[in-house]
Amino acid sequence: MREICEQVILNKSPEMDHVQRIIDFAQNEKERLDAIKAAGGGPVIAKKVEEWRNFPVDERLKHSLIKGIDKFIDEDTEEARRNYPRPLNVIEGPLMAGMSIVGDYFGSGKMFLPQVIKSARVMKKAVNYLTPFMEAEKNVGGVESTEIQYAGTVVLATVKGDVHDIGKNIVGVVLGCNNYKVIDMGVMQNCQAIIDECKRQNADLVGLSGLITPSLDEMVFNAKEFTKQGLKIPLLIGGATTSKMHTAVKLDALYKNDQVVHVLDASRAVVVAQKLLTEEDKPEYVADIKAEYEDLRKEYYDGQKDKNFVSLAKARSRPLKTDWDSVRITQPKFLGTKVYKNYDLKKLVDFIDWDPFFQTW
Ligand code: B12
Repeated sequence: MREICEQVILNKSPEMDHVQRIIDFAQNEKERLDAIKAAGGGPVIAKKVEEWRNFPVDERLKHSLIKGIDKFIDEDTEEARRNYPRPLNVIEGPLMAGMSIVGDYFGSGKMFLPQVIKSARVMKKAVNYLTPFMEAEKNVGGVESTEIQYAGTVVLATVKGDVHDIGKNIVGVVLGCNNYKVIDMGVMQNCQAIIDECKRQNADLVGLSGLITPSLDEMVFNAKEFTKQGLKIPLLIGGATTSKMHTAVKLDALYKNDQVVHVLDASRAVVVAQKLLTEEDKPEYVADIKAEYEDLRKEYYDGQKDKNFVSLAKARSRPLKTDWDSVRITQPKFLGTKVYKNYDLKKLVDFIDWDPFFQTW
């Protein structure tokens, strides 16, 4: 375990496969410990590795997604394709069910980012396998079309002033793998550019990402402008500093043309997009979100009421009182500047606090 951890930390392994190695190690170790627990601490009968290959095909697909295994994905996707009336049903059925579980695991800390990326790649492989069948389906009945039938067009952008894009990129990959046409505008996008792009692309959804605190205000500005300029599509909000509370209190009230939804992580984005773009599901889903945000707003404003504010004059009359006379402060050996010429740097090394160095590194 130590060797594998070191390879990850130092970004080094003979085959440069350390990410894969730590994921495999963690997975095997978890299975081993679970088996010991199940056996009441007694001896464990080794399970056949490929036992899951005997599951029904939908379960196999889910298993491959959750574990990030791409070895059997083409053959299993083909088997599922033959079981379902349409290739898209395979995406919307077992593949989406798998991604939904991945989202729950990620949200509850049972899966980590590299694993989610692996799952997204498996999903992409399955979708790639199905794409020619979906295209062929469109040409049936004499309806010639070279265009892919997307589940919807999504414009993604990190808001003005913010350079973080790792999360947004993952959302783009995951939505792309789920048959959405993704227009990724990149980082530091000003509001007008986003509005113009949504209109140009005739987008069905717009997603804003933000990870620094100022982005929260930028999103407020965006929501106001979207409303003012008549952008009538659902708005997804994501990124580490965003929250359900901020979305409920600051954005929901301002974005009047459609629903704004805070999305915790990438795989959840698919389910949210699907609900918002399916005519039958949307009203109930939006009503649930509205009710949830209303509760959050109430909680927030009730919390504000509980705070006992005093007047400025009263606050000024009660400043912090210090009593330095009663504190014993050690006098330094000397005051002022002391110059060390030709000082041995090796002696300094002991005094370096490496924490900030490693963080920066
Ligand atoms: C990597 C990183 C950077 C990289 C960014 C590289 C890049 N290409 O993105 C670099 C080094 C450039 C950077 C710069 C800065 N950073 Co920085 N950075 C981080 C760090 C460590 C990780 C962020 C990350 O990628 N997380 C992983 C991704 C996958 O998570 P995520 O973005 O949340 O995305 C997931 C969900 O939120 C969601 N999601 C995200 N976007 C969207 C969008 C939609 C539409 C949907 C549906 C979902 C969704 O799905 C994703 C996957 O599930 C965080 C700390 C942290 N642990 O979060 C700090 C952090 C965000 N950075 C921070 C700061 C302060 C900065 C700097 C200001 C530092 C500086 N003084 O210069 C600059 C910012 C400059 C700027 N103007 O933006 C602070 C922000 C604090 C704050 N509240 O303001 C943090 C929190 C670190 C800290 N604790 O201080 N940073």
